[in-house]
Amino acid sequence: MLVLMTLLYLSSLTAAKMQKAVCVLKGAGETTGTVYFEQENDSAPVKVTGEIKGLTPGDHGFHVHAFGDNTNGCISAGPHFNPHNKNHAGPNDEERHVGDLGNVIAGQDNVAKINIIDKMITLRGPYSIIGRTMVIHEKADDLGKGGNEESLKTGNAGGRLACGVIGITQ
Ligand SMILES: [Cu+2]
Ligand SMILES: [Zn+2]
Repeated sequence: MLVLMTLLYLSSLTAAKMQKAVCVLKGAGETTGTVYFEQENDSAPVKVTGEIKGLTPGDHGFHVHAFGDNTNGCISAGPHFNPHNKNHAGPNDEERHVGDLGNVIAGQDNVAKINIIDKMITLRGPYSIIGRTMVIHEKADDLGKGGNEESLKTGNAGGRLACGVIGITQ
């Protein structure tokens, strides 16, 4: 009985390891945003929520880039986070960059509300996105379907409007 109770207690401890992160996006222009990340346990998908303001209405590419380096602005964040050496694609494709979160959609009020559940990004372990950079782009991400070489690297999403390093929060 004691053994069983100990096991139940230990499993509840591992199950309750909620991990949270936050990212404040800023750039050279008026685009700003705050993005929150939550992961219930080691194998759970990551819930991404938040809001980005100052966008033209429509789709804007939204990715995790490799480096948490903003020394020369958003360009220092490097390419899309791609630890498994895949082509660029959309969030629902099996083969994609880990950082490929697709597009967020801004309304006529120039605000994009973010509500994404993603199974590939993680807030834990060697492929964690913590310490890397979230970037919001000028244009729509074609999700690797653009029919040119750039589409398989960046989705032709254009310039980097704003970005921020993803950090641990409570
Ligand atoms: Cu990007
Ligand atoms: Zn990509």
